[in-house]
Amino acid sequence: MRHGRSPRFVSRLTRDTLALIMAGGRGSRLKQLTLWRAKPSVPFGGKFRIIDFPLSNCINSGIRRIGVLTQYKAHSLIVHIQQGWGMLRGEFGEFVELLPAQQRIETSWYAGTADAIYQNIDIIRNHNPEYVLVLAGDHVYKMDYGAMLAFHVEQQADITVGCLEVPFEDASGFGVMDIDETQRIRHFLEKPEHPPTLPDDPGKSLCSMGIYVFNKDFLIERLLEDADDVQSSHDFGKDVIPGLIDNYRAYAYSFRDPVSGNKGYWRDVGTVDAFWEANMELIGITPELNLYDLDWPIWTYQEQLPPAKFVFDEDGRRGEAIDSMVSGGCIISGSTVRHSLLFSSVRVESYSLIEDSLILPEVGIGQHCKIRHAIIEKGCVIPDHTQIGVNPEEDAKHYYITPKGVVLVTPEMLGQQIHHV
Ligand code: ADQ
Ligand code: ADP
Repeated sequence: MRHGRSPRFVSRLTRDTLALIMAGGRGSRLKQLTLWRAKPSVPFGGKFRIIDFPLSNCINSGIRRIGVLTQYKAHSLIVHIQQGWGMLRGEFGEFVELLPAQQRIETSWYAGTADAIYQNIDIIRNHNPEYVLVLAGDHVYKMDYGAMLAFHVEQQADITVGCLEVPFEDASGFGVMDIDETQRIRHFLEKPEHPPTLPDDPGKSLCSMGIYVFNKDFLIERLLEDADDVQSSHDFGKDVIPGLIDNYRAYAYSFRDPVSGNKGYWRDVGTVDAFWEANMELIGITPELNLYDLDWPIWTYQEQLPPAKFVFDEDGRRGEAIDSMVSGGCIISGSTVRHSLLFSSVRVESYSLIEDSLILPEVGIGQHCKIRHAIIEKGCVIPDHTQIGVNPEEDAKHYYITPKGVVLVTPEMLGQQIHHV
């Protein structure tokens, strides 16, 4: 703790903060995984959904006034939040509030991200926080927002942008910054073709995580200004942030792991390949994202499920999972699961083999199936003798195949209607 901070410095800041999580984006590069749900609602890590990460970061940071802005295909996200995030105590002024695009101000859906916040300006005014933390609901990471708020206040900033170092080759997908020695932002370029690099490392650029701390009054002024600007697409990264750098105090805050203080884990599981890789990483012995860390737990909706079970089938064949993660409610009978992640309530019948795959919740896999290098979407019923990831030409006729060769299978591709939420 720095000299001069009062003992309750950070907890006062987090208590005076309203977090608004933007969870309306489609995430179209996730292909059929976001056909029926918004990207923040995509299942991750066996029993979580992506939005559980920013929500857990808020709770663990002591920020307990949270709004979730929804738009695209919000149904499963809404159900998840209603079921799983009711643990906050209204009588202590804590809440997770759903803020669907509801044409409160304009007779349109949310345009850009700044418009999504602008359309809830009266809700910000009513809650009257000192600070507004604008978050994306799309990323998997652990972060102590309290440390970012403390930095913001100590720099006497108007706005602070959360940032991370990204390899130069990938930086043009981000907002890229150039900062001075005090971490004040000198330039901010949204998705530049030729991103500037770090002064001491030409291989890396300093990129925006798409998360911002604003002083509340400053945010409201900028949103009103942006709403009047007919040229604006009403997006934070494209319009609002680049437009305020010259005249206001904008700072960059480099995020760290909240427990170790080292360089933190952050993934944008934006493509099907990135989704497969980030989930598969978790199976390793010491993955960078530690889900077992009780110092920074990831909260979620806990379904009441029995433990996973591995049983012999009628022919005496052993059901086993090796080098894998298997969630609650799964039954593996007389078959082998290798280097795979099974989400909740997956059933695998006899004589089947699953390798290098992600099996999302409530999937049934029949007998004599072979599934390799695949993602099986929630609710699929895989008939007996199905082969996936074995013959690329056959797969290409029925399924989506990623640039890196992961086979994505959904109920629609199998000609099945799903009946669950
Ligand atoms: P993008 O990756 O383009 O850039 P964007 O599509 O603006 O991100 O989405 C940001 C967040 O807002 C996501 O969580 C998304 O789900 C949500 N969202 C998008 N449109 C929404 C809407 N209309 N209503 C509600 N929520 C919505 C941004 C920044 C970059 C930064 C990257 C980091 O503009 O500067 O580098 O995020 O990923
Ligand atoms: P999640 O697993 O994120 O809950 P689901 O795939 O179960 O997502 O479905 C998300 C929403 O889309 C639910 O309301 C579900 O009923 C609906 N849905 C999914 N597939 C179909 C379909 N083929 N036709 C109509 N609605 C669907």
